[in-house]
Amino acid sequence: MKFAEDFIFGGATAAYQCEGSTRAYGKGAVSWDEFLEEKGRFQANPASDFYHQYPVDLKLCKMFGVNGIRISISWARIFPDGTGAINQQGIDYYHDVFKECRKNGVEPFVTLHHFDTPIGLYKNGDFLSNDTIDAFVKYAAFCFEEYKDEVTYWFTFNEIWAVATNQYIEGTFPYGEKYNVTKAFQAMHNMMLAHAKAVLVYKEKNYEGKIGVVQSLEYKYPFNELKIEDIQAAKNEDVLQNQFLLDATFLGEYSCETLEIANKLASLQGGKIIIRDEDLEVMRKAAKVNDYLGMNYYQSRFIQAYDGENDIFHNGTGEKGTSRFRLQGVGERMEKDGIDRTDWDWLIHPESMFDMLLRIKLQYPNYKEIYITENGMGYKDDFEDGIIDDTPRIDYVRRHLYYLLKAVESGVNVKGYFIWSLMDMFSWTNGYNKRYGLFYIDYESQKRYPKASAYWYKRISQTKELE
Ligand code: BGP
Repeated sequence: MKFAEDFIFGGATAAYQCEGSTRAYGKGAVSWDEFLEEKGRFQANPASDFYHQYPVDLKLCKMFGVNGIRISISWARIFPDGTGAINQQGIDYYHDVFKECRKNGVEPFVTLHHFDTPIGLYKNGDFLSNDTIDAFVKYAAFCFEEYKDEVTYWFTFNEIWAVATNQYIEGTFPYGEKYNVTKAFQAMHNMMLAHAKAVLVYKEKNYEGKIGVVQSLEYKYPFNELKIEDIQAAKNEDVLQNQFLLDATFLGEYSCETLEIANKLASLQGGKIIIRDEDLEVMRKAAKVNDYLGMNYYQSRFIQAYDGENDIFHNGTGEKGTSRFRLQGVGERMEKDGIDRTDWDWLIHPESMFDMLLRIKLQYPNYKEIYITENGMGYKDDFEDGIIDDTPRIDYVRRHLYYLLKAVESGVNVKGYFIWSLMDMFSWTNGYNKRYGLFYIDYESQKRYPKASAYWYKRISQTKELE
């Protein structure tokens, strides 16, 4: 099994997590600034200082066979208030970054929204408000035109599910609200509408590049596959995280099964999801012209039925075994014998990535192309005199790439893989002890050090063969 010659061996980043300079060079405030300040655990400055260090990072890409980079544009650098006046310094900055990408032979894959809504729009309801949808489409249109000569590959949003669940169910993203399944569904629908509108703008202007959306998917298995209640619980979670968004992406509407389960879950709390016919009209058109799916894939879940009190605890410290996720009427996430976990309790289950890829091919045969836009392992790397031996990360990535190749062999059109992350950076709910990078960052000096995984990744990228 070999990778295709044009396969992208990428590295992923996100503006807020790596740039630093969060309130400098004309950038407006975003939802996270105040939220992190109030929590007082950690903040995103200087993070990996990508704002200044990008020439170093792109040179490392070139040296280590990384031929694609996921970058997100910070909306508030372009429109400090989310809409209205522009910030020329921010606009020029991304021109410079994209030029540097070209100089190093690294293809930029650019996301417009990676969790960082400008604060004014956030305070006005974020994507639960139509104003944010309109402002997003204007911002997207501006970027398409501004960067049309430099960017070929666009993504509208990163991980619509993560935004919705962390804002409204798990409470780990701003606003920090918990257990509100209805708001989560509504935010997902509204973001998919914003995505669809942006896709149509892009296509109407006949730009030469491609556009899609990044979804975070997790295969949901019943904990006991012989128990009808567990099968139903797994289906609930699947609709909540996967099927609602996959339907919206590829069908531009929701199947009867999806709607039935989504409405049932919302009604448990007396809520109602509002989906207007005119939304679906736009979404159906966009689904037809959507060029690819970005799939972020880290883990699977084993779900059992649960009717007790809501009880979610996020392990944001790396203290293994402390996570809990029990959502009344939806399900409870279980550990599974024989499946190892990271220190943050993420199940290491690479064959489930194969199952998800195959499922997309079968359930949504119009999907066109898939990029694995994120996959990687959070790990407490040891730094010993410049040597970083991250064998468990190599093992994690190797096993996922193996199942990726198997999926390709089974006819799934996977065009590339982006390791999360290119270099170590800020982690939204975990801070800095959860490292993912191919390159270790000493946050004091901002020096970069290639980990063992970087040398390994380079060999795979050069030989196109999995060792
Ligand atoms: C994804 C996000 C990334 C990144 C990654 C790892 O959900 O798109 O931005 O953070 O997960 O997650 P974490 O940092 O929580 O471990």
